[in-house]
Amino acid sequence: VSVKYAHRTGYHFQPPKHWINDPNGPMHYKGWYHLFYQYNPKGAVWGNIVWAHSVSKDLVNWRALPPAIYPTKPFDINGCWSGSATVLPGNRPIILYTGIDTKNHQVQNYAVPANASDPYLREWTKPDNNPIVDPGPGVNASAFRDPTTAWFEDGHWKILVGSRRKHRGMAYLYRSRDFIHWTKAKHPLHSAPKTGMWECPDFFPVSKNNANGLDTSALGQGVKHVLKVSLDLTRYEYYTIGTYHPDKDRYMPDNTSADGWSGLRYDYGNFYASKTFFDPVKNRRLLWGWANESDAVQSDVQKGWAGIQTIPRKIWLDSYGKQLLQWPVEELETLRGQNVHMSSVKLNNGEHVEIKGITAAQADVDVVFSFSSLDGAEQFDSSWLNAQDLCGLKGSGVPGNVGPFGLLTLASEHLEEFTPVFFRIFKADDQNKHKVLMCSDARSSSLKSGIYKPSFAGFVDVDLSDGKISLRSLIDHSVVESFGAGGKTCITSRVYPTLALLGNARLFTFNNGTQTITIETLDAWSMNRPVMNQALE
Ligand code: DQQ
Repeated sequence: VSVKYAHRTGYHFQPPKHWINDPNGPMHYKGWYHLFYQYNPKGAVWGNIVWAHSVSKDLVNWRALPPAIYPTKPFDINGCWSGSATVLPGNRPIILYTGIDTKNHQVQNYAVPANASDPYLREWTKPDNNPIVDPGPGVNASAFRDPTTAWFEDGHWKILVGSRRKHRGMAYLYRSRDFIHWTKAKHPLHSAPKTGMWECPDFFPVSKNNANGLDTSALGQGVKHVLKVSLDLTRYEYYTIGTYHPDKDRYMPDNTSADGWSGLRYDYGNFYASKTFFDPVKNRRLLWGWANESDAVQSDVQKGWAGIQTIPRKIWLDSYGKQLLQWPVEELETLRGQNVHMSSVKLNNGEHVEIKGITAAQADVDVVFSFSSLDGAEQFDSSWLNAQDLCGLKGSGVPGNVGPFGLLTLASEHLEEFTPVFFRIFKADDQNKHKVLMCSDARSSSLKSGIYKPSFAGFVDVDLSDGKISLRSLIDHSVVESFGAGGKTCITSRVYPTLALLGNARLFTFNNGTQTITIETLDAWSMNRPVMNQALE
């Protein structure tokens, strides 16, 4: 099989060909989940952007529909960029999106179903009173985009539009009584210096008490808020947890939650322009994100496709209230096939153990590791501020004490190629404190040169008093999506093996620390292929 096909994903969403980017307007309507996404119908590079459309009953099997929103009018003739759906009372969906108009200005438009009795929402109408929000005086018309899902408060619908004022990132707030006439609030909901353009803002409530999701308009005592922005300067996303003051229409991040570059991230790898929505079927909030290629643009063109959507994740507030937790939707487990189970297996220093009997190039693996003591752990140097740099310094082959231990994914037989996903545990200055590093290191992922192979990493804020830490990885040909410590730290890597392809790919666990690690339990499954691009009719 040519590499053109070998790197296509088996169960991560992608269309048959061409370029995709941001997920748009996710929602549930009349029994179907709707996924729209930025799509170039003419090629494998960004351009000619329309809203492609697929529907699913279970977030796993998808049916393809024709594009839902595409340039036809003066207010979107140069592109239909990202946006969100809101389901108005009476089960009436409405989409807000950014149109690139005849002057190449970014304006916000609305679209409504042409036929509300069609559960597939195939056709959308873009009324002639668009645009409904234009940049107005003092706003940079080429940095004004990506309207959020609206929330309702005190007789008004409210939305955010991402922007910047010089180098200051901005989330402009707009209010409307009828969803058509919008007025800009005097102050943005939030802004932060030196963060540049805020793309794809997302603003939503989370419950302080449980893992259930909340409708975007939920407010009150048991609720915190999350503001996420996508920073185009680094192509990373950051979120804060804080308090929304509806009376003032201002948002204040908590003091445990920093704005900007040193802040929290949904994913410490290749994950961008994400968006959440409330799923009323299972009372949860779900997160969709885009994982771009890391291959050379020329290879994308040769392959004829570029970009995938990550597996939708349930997202909720951790019980300490300082960060979010994420976990692949439970429906994904319906794809699990052949299983390998292990328990109480010791991994001595320098050992690697192969997990045999599954399709290692298309797999789901969930493992709990334990260690007996952290006494001998390496000392953490407080100058190590950046996890990715630290992973670059201390890769999977650099010996340690408690770790590095974890998985070698998409590995070739003799380990010419492998993408290690692993932990390394350090002792920190504070006697009882430890610092946990999680890495997904693409440097050894491919023998091919000229591709982006970063040593992605994040710290894991986890209590190690039970002597255990878990790791789940979703492996799918050219993507490894990993969830550390039950979803505290997530990392997505895009990789392009030349040997570890299809049936030649292998999966190992490993330990390169002097302390013996125990695999308490390990389950690995071959993953079946869902229906993905069949036309609905
Ligand atoms: N992608 C869209 C924009 C958005 C960017 C254009 C983020 O609306 O800001 O395709 O990836």
